[in-house]
Amino acid sequence: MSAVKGLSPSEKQFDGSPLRVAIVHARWNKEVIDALVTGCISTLKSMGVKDSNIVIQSVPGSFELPVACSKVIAGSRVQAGSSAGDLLGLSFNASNPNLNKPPPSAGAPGPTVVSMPGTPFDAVIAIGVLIKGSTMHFEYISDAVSHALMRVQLDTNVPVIFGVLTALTDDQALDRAGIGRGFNKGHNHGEDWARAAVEMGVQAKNWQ
Ligand code: DLZ
Repeated sequence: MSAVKGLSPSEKQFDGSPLRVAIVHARWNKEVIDALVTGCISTLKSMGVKDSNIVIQSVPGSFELPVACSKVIAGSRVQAGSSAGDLLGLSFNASNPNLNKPPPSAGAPGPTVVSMPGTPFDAVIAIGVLIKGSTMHFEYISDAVSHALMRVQLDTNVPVIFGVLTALTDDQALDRAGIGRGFNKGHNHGEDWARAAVEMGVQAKNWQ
């Protein structure tokens, strides 16, 4: 039986080579996050996005994703040479160890540490993993983050890809990162988010 769910391929080919993409990821549930970020980076690169045009920023948890995405977009729009190019209070330059660093399991070679204030991002991918616990935390954070990420993309006109897994169990999260514990390892949704980012980044250039 063919699959009903999932992202169907576009009829168009999208070339990521002119694009600059930021991945902003949370660090909660790191094993799953690392797999998603790794899948996302390798698909971005397979679609032509250059290492030097992939910028990675981490934040503590998913709740921090919207403000980080907003700041990353604002920082990239600051004119080159301006001292206002700070990102989350961190200096927005190549010497900052917190910028552009792939997760340890991302494998080499990772994106290079190059940051170019003044070159706007064509798309931002927000990656988080929320796993339901015994309190209402999950519901509040999921709801707030999804609405806030939508607001960031509408306010900034930069596509923000919703890479937040809202899993009811650990196994659901592992399966959706392609590292499931069963015979079928599942599917890495980070790859889909990369495809969405390239498509939206290319399309958004034409809409401006
Ligand atoms: C507090 C919390 C909890 C309980 N669960 C998660 C989670 O499953 N995934 C995630 O990304 N973050 C979680 N957090 C942390 C919050 O997102 C946030 O970092 C803190 O509440 C601080 O604002």
